[in-house]
Amino acid sequence: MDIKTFRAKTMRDALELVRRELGPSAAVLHTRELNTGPLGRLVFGRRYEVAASAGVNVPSRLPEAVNDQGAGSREHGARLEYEVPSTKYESPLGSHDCYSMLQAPSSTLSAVPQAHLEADYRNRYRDDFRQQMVGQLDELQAMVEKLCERANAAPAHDLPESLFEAFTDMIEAEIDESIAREWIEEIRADGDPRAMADVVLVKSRIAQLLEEEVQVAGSIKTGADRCRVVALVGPTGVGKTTTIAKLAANYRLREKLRVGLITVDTYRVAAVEQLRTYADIIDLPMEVVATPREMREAVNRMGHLDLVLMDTAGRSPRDEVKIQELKSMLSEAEPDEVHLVLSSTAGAKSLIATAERFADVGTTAMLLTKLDEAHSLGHLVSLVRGGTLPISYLTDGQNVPDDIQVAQRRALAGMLLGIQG
Ligand SMILES: Nc1nc2c(ncn2[C@@H]2O[C@H](COP(=O)(O)OP(=O)(O)O)[C@@H](O)[C@H]2O)c(=O)[nH]1
Ligand SMILES: [Mg+2]
Repeated sequence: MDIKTFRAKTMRDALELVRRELGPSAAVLHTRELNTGPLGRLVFGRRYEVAASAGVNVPSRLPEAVNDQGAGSREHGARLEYEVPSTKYESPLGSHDCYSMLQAPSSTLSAVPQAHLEADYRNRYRDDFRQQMVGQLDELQAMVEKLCERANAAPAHDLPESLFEAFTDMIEAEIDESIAREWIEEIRADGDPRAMADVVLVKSRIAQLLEEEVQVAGSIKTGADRCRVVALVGPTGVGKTTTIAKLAANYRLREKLRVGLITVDTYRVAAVEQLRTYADIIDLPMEVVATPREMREAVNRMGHLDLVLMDTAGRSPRDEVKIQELKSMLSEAEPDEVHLVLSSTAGAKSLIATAERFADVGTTAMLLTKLDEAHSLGHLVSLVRGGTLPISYLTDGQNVPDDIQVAQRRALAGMLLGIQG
C-alpha cells in the first residue's frame, strides 16, 4: 500500500495537496495536528498532517440506502449532506478511522455531489472547532476560579510589604494557606508598627505565635524507681527501628542506663536481624515476641532494667485488623509511652490521618523522622499545631546514634518556618 504524508498550515491545504497529488478518490487514512503544545504553536505555528493513499479501497461512508438508490438520486445525496457517516470519526484534527473524505468511491460518486462532501467536512470541522473552544473555555474558567480562590485566601491587598512577603514565603514553604492568613491577620490586628517594619521582624513574630502553639513532650521519662517501657509505632519504613537504635545507644552509652529491646516485628526476618545487629553492637539484651502472652513474659523478664524500648511492625493506618492486633499486643506490655513515628516526607493530610488512626493504640507523643529528606517542613505546621500529640524527638539522618534530638519548641517552630535558629 502506497501511503503518503502531506503537511500544510491548514487542514484544507493539506487535503488540497492530497487531492492534487493522489487524485480525488484518494483515501485519507489519518490526520493529526502537529505542534499541539503552546510553545510549539508559538514557535512553529499550527501544522496539519494528512496520511493518504490512492491505493486503498475504502468502503463508502454513505449508508447502504444511497448505494442502493444508484446514481442519479441527487435528493438523497443532498439530504445526506448532514448525516453523520457510520464510520468512526473523532475530529478532523485528531485521529480517524479510515475514511474517504475527498470523494466517495466511484460507485457512489454520482449520488453525492462533491460540494456536499465538502460542506459535510466543513460542518464537522466547525463542530470540532466548537468543541475545542468549549474545552478551552472550561479550562480557562477553572484557572480563573483557582486564581479567585487564591486571591480570596490571601489577606487584604492593602497589606504592608513585609506582611505580604512573609505571607507569600509561608505559602512557598507549604504552610497551610488558612494558617498563614490567620497569623498575618493577627499581626496586622496587633497594629504594632515596629513588628511590621520589616519581614525579618514579621517572621520572628510568626515564629513566636507558632512556638506558643507547639506542644513538645520532652525526652523519655526515665527514673531510678522502676522500669519504663516505651514503644515506637507507625507506618512501615518511617524509621522506627533506626530510631530505637539511636535512643538505645544514647541511653545506654551516654546516660549509662540499663536498656533492653523487645521487637514485635516478626513479619520480616530482616527486621528482627536489623534490631539484633544494633543490640549486639550496643551490647543490649533483646527479646523477640510474637504473641500477647510472650509480650507479657518478655516485659516481666526485663522488669529489672531501667528502660525497655519496643520496636513494632509497620502498620498501614488503613489496616484496621493490624491496628487492632498492635493494640492488643501493646495492652499486654502496658507501655508508659507510645511514640508515633512519622516521616516528615509525607504530606500533611496523610500525617494527620495517620495520627488520628494510631490514636486508637494509645499514642502519647509524635516523633518526626527524616527532617533531612523533606523538601520543606511547612506542611508539618498543621500537624504540630495545638490539639494534636506533643512532639518528642526529631531525627535528621541515618547515623546511629547521632542524628536525633529532643524536640524544643523554639527550635522546632523556627525549623518548620524555615528560619535559621
Ligand atoms: N534520611 C534519613 N533516613 C532515615 C532516618 N531515619 C531512618 N532512616 C532510614 O529509613 C529507612 C527505614 O528505616 P527503618 O528504621 O528500617 O524503618 P521502620 O520500617 O520504621 O523500622 C532506613 O534506610 C533508615 O536508615 C532519618 O532521620 N533520615
Ligand atoms: Mg523496623
